[in-house]
Amino acid sequence: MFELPSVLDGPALLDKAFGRAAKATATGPDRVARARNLAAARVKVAGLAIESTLRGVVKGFPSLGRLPPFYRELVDLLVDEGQLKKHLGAADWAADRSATIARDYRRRIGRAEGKSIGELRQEAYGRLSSVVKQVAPDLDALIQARRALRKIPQIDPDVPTIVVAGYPNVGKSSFVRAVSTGRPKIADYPSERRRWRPARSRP
Ligand SMILES: Nc1nc2c(ncn2[C@@H]2O[C@H](COP(=O)(O)OP(=O)(O)OP(=O)(O)O)[C@@H](O)[C@H]2O)c(=O)[nH]1
Ligand SMILES: [Mg+2]
Repeated sequence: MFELPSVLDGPALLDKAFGRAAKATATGPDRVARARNLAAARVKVAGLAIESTLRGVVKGFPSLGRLPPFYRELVDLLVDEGQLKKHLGAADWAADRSATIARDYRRRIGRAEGKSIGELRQEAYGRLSSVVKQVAPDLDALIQARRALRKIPQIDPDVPTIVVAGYPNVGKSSFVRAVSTGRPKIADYPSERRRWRPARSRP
């Protein structure tokens, strides 16, 4: 039912960000300027990758308050709305922090000389990593929530719905075949798809 964007976990997000940053290039009038520009470009790319990825995650989740009541109740069975909000809030916070850290360090790198350029770049990477690590449990929870929400069937709540329920092998599938275009499998033995009976109690 829900088309949710895939969510990267903490380590995967850092791999993506630093992987992109490693490919950054820079030019400059002299060696120091080039080193500065390269360090600043890497910090910018890494920060932006983390920020935009996390913003995409937050945007991609449905706003539960606006769902039709039917879905709202269904979603409520699968994910705790308060918890979901907390995890999305954490992702949003991490996006803000990453943007601030990247901005801050680019400014500092712009004034740096010699080996402090590389040190500042490393420090920025360290801070970005620590922000992502802090929200890694939230990202894991969002991955779980996404998995649960994707399983929700697509139902138009405005269309009348008939439920055919009954004991195993009583003719439910036969009935549905007779009165609709649905083609469920009819078997002269109880359907194998029932999972609720523990295997142990089978004769
Ligand atoms: N005698 C008789 N047999 C029927 C009738 N309806 C269905 N059957 C037979 O009962 C068996 C089970 O029919 P299904 O439609 O597969 O039953 P079901 O309720 O869907 O079964 P599960 O999906 O396994 O729970 C099949 O062999 C059908 O041919 C009926 O009205 N009379
Ligand atoms: Mg059946």
